This record gives sequence, C-alpha cells and structure tokens, in this order.
Amino acid sequence: MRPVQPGLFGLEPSLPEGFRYQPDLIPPDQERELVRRFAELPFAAFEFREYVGKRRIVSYGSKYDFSRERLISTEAIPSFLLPLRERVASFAELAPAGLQQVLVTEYAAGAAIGWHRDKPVFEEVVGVSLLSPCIFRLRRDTGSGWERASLTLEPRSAYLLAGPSRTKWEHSIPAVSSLRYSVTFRTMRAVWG
Ligand SMILES: O=C(O)CCC(=O)C(=O)O
Repeated sequence: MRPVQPGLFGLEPSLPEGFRYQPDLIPPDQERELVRRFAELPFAAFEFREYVGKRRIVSYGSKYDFSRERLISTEAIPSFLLPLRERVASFAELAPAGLQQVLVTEYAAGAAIGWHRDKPVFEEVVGVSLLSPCIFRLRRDTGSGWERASLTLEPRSAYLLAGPSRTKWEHSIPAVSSLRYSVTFRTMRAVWG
C-alpha cells in the first residue's frame, strides 16, 4: 500500500505537514519474530522525575536522561533490529546509519503516552507499531486554541514525524486495549557553533 501524506490534492484527511504513514511496513512473520526477541530485552518502567509510567522501555544507541536533561550513551543497537532500521529508513527516505537512537516501548493494556514533543536533541522520528492498534493524536497550539488531528496506527505500520509535525505539533497515544509495542528510531539534530 502506498504511504499516506497529508493534504495531497485535498483528498486525504488533514494530517500535519511532514507527517507520513505507511500501513503494512513489515509482514506478520517479521512482527512475530520481533515480539519474540523483545522477551530477551531488559525493559524498565518509564520514569520521569517522581512519575513512574505504566509503559516499559529500553533504549539503544543513546538515551535521554530526564533527571540530568541530557543524552547519554547506551548499548549499541542489537543486530536483530538492523533489518527493521533498513526498512524504516527506506520508508522515511533517510540514511539507515543516521537513525542512531532506538527506543523499544512496551504498552501493556491500559498504558498510554501523554502529550509531548520529542526532545530537541533529536531530529526526525520514525515509529513502527506492533500488535495492538492504537490512536495516534496530534495537536498544535494556534494561539487561539488547539488544532487537532488523529489516525489509527495499525499493527505493522510506520509513521514519520518530520518538519512541522515534529517541531510544531505534540503527539500522544491514549490507553491501549491490549499489548502494543513500538520501535521508534531517531536521527540526531546537528549541533552548530
Ligand atoms: O509508541 C509510539 O509510537 C510513540 C512513542 C513516543 O511518542 C515517544 O517515545 O516519545
């Protein structure tokens, strides 16, 4: 299936500029194999200051330390995630090696992620959804209220946050009804000066 881009010819629902969605990025057997491999990963509860989230995460390449507000190095990306990185890079039209950070997130039934924009140390964000579908919500402060958009992320689909969808819009996912995993790949923002 072809990717969905916002607002082309006014035919698609209005999604923010820079956002792209690709259903069926990977086949079901690859999804099953990834989920099987996730059982080996050292997931830990997401913590933000004194808040402990219901979702569990593991980061590779680097991870954002919220207590020190900086990026720290972590283990290299495991080799079983590299074919997925290739596939994601092709969808997003990015160099695979540029996707230096990977976050695997496990959402048990009832887990959610609140409104946020990813940290400015990161540039593009490409996410792959596995198992449960979920609602992906986007919102932007127009100065006189919130402009909103949303779509369903189907299992095995991918989305890209680039341009204004990444820098101007926030995103969130309400509580999922059953187990979901996401694998999000991030490029790093160039540091100038
Ligand atoms: O699970 C997802 O697809 C979104 C993850 C996300 O927004 C994040 O980790 O910042």
